[in-house]
Amino acid sequence: MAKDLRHYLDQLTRKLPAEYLRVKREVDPLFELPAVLRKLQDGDQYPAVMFEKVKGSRFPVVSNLFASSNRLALAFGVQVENLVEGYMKLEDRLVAPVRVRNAPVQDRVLTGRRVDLTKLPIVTHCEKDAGPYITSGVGVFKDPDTGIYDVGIFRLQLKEKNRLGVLYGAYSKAARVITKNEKRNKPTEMAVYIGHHPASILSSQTKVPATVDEFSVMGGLLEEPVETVDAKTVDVVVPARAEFVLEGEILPNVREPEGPFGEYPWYYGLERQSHVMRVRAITHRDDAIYHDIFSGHRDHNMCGKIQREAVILKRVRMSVPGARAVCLPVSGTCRHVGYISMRKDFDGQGKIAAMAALAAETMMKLAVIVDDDIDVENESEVWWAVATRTQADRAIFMVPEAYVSELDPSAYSIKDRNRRDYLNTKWAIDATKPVGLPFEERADVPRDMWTKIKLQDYFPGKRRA
Ligand SMILES: Cc1cc2nc3c(=O)[nH]c(=O)nc-3n(C[C@H](O)[C@H](O)[C@H](O)COP(=O)(O)O)c2cc1C
Ligand SMILES: [Mn+2]
Repeated sequence: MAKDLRHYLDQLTRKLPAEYLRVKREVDPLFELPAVLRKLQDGDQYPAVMFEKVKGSRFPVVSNLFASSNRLALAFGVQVENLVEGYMKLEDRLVAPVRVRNAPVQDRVLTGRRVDLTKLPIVTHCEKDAGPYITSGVGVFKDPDTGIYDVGIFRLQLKEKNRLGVLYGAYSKAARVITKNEKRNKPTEMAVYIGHHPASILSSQTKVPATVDEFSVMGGLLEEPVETVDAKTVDVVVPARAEFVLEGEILPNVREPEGPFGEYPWYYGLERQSHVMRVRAITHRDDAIYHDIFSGHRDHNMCGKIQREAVILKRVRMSVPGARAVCLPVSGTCRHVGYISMRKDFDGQGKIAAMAALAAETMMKLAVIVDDDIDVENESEVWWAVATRTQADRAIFMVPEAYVSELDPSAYSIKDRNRRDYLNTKWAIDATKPVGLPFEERADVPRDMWTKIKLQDYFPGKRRA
């Protein structure tokens, strides 16, 4: 069976039933749907949720798919303990796509006056969002010179039945394609797909050079070739097993107000002048499922977590072979803060790891480097190392005026530190112990004593303690 969203939801039902809930009563996509997820978050619960009936639309909505490591591990078919290393192996394996004729996503083809985006259950998430936003739409772009495909998630604001506002970060490869076409005063024909196997959606967050076809990266992550089909009205191919495809064009040299929108740092991205997509066709499965990402919340943050951790680990290992593990915690938005553990072979090497990490992930503001006895997934351990192994004036260094992100609310301008822009001061804490000096031992119960304890022998009444 080829992999798609349904295939994944079946697996989720069988393998992680406690992480997949259903809501049968009708919910309003204006705030009520995300309010259910927000209420779950208040109880520290992050299940995927299928909303079967959504007001104003005939399509069900699945949201919060990416908000747990177990579900990401299931998406990539790896053990959760081995998530980053397992993912890295798949990412390096390119599998070329195959063209098919029969595409479920083209069960229904709506063009001309039948194009009506308001019939989709597009969710409004945060209080001050400028309107409903498609948050899981994967843009498909073709370089006009090389024909190489690029995919990326770009937020889409619903403006009219056939018109969307889209934000393309200047750094994105999609923006490069659009700019190339704009210089020739040409529109960019493209498509957006919504709903597919999570490995397909998440492949949009890999950081590979523009010379690599991203449908091949997607195939590696899916462990099978992506089935693609020619779009009906534009000159690109699209994944045949998606739930919806929006075909259209980015209008050249047109910018319109877009935003504000609740973004990954849990603050609003401000209103700005953004690109406009005119939609020529909507195609979808007969019984399509709409996929929403709960933006400005854990679901959004964790979308880019594993892919970024993989890039950092690969790059730090080039400089420090003993680099062991990386964690971009949700508390640091899965972007701004990173914990890296390493085997330290000589003094000064912790600083090298920090510099490599800060350069590998441009959005990282703070790198915390710890020894390899620390579990980077356990924030208490990381901060215990900082608390007990550092002298601040030796452990910390700072790099002012480095690129971080325009969405970071504390970012500043090169002209004026008090003005908002995209620069920030990167810093690092090297919390590794010295190698050339003696350092105290951790106080603990003898390891082979506690690891061989079976709690049932001591608490026979309790099944799991
Ligand atoms: C949920 C989600 C929403 C995103 N929204 C945007 C966006 O609106 N604009 C943007 O430039 N990047 C956005 N990103 C990040 C891009 O998808 C990511 O940087 C991607 O790798 C860019 O693709 P490209 O450089 O290959 O074109 C988003 C990521 C996620 C996970
Ligand atoms: Mn891409």
